[in-house]
Amino acid sequence: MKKVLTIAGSDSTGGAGIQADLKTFQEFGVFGFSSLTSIVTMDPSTGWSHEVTELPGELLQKQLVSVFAGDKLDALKTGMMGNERNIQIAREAIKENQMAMVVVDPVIACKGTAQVLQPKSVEGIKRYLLPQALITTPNLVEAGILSELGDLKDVNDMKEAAKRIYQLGAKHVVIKGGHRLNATQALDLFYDGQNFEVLVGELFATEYNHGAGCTFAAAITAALAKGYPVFEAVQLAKDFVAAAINQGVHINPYVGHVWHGAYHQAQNRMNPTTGGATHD
Ligand code: PXL
Repeated sequence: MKKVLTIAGSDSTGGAGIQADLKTFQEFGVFGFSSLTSIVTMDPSTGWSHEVTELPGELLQKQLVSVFAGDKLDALKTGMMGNERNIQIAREAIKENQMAMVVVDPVIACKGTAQVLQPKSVEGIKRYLLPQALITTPNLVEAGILSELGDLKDVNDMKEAAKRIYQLGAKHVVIKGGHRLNATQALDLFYDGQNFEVLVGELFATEYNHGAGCTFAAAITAALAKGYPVFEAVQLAKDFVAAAINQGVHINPYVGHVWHGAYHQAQNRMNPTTGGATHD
């Protein structure tokens, strides 16, 4: 059994954060571990404003000791980190445990809002996490911030940003154009330090994208653990997220959640009418 860790924040509504990661890991058939850095709560009385409660570094440290006490893990991803101390603690765990399959989702700007959630994390991500990353998965806004290029308007801007982010130490970069890019298709840009690949997908006319970024990075992490090469892992993750967006679920009136089980139609599992459990 492949073993995969997420070091990230909690999204109590189940769309993003560790909830997205663990659900995605399960869909990929890998064993999921988690170490929480922060807890995000959303307030319906203010139109769904986000509040991030950071967890103390000692608590992250203790979780990581628990996680790494056993067999070697195959891959890990980082998501929302809360603060620079947590970033440094995560980096130490990555180095001490000689983790090579590291996916850094540089959570700075939350999907669906222009609201920058984690400005304090920017320098720490650049200094401590990107040099450890086998691949990093910024969205358009995050890529603009990390590369210091600001607004990225087209694929050429994304290429320049990818080069700069690569120079910060990540061995591969995939920038998610998503709904923010002014394009008729869902364009992502992949860069391995030598060549660019533009991944083209269908752009769904839907608001159901809460959790898409976390799910994408989690899917890459699980696919790497399973043995897919980096580019193939990204392609598979893109298909997995496309299904999750296309079959989003209505959870509340504020944001549309992706459905992490869409790729395998997980909602049909264990139905009493079809016999429930299928194992013997
Ligand atoms: O999608 C960014 C994100 C990451 N992690 C957590 C979140 C969010 C957005 O809400 O809550 C925990």
